Amino acid sequence: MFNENSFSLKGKVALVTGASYGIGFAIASGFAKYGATIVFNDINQDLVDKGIAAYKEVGITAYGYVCDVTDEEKVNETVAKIEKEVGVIDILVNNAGIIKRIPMCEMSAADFRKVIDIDLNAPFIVSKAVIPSMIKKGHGKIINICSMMSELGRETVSAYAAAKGGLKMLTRNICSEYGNANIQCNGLGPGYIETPQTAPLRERQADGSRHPFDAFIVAKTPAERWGTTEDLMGPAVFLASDASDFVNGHILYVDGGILAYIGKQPE
Ligand code: NAP
Ligand code: GCO
Repeated sequence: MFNENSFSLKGKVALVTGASYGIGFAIASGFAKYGATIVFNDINQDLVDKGIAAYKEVGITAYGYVCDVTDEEKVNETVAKIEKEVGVIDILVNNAGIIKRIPMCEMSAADFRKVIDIDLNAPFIVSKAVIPSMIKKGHGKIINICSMMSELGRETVSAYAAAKGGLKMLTRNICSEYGNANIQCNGLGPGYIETPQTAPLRERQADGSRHPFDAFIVAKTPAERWGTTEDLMGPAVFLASDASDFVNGHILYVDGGILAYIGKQPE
């Protein structure tokens, strides 16, 4: 029954992968505001420690674990440890991701595989690790962090687009396979967001002018601005909450309207 608690995450354990900073950190912080217990991982202890300190700075006592999301054995071990030390994972956000911006014909197969491994294989591995306990518990929420590149291509991001396109379909498949266990699996598709990952696309030029890509994205966005990680918090809370129990297999784009807009005519 829809009520004032439908957006509450009280009593829920949320695992957000790669969430020492950036989008994952913001999504986890939004979950905490709605009562969730925050668990995150990163690839080394230094980053985990920095993440714990950063959460503490905003009043969140987060549980941090060192885990490379591409390492299936380590992921299974870590999920078991979390279930023992914190509790069964009610909400999983597959956020950890990398990008390599290299023209396809100059990209090595090893580089292509690395992006696919982290951005697509890892969400499979981590989802597979948490689903059994979600089934036992009778509910679960999986949110895959997709991208504009789940729908569009652009030069130099072939591996990333392939991964994020695949992640859109993995989202729909988890929905199809586990919807009857009351597990909702949706995608959150950020537009262009100001984080370390996109910093190279926003760097000021030597003459102090804006990076051409920066101006390009602003012209392609009806909101005429880059997104911030805060813009993602509300949509993520919605997808993690009971309020979205009948939303499944959906990719919720939070892009300021980029996907709906042909782009501003150059002056
Ligand atoms: P980011 O600032 O680069 O953060 C990515 C996080 O993932 C970092 O904490 C990183 O840790 C972690 N990570 C990378 N590989 C990992 C691994 N193997 N195991 C565990 N953690 C790992 O990126 P972001 O901009 O916040 O993006 C987060 C997610 O949103 C990514 O999936 C990205 O593709 C997606 N996204 C971003 C945008 C955007 O405009 N920024 C838009 C759409 C989608 P390290 O610091 O150790 O690398
Ligand atoms: C790029 C950007 C994008 C964003 C994001 C857009 O090089 O085009 O990094 O890929 O990260 O995925 O939604």
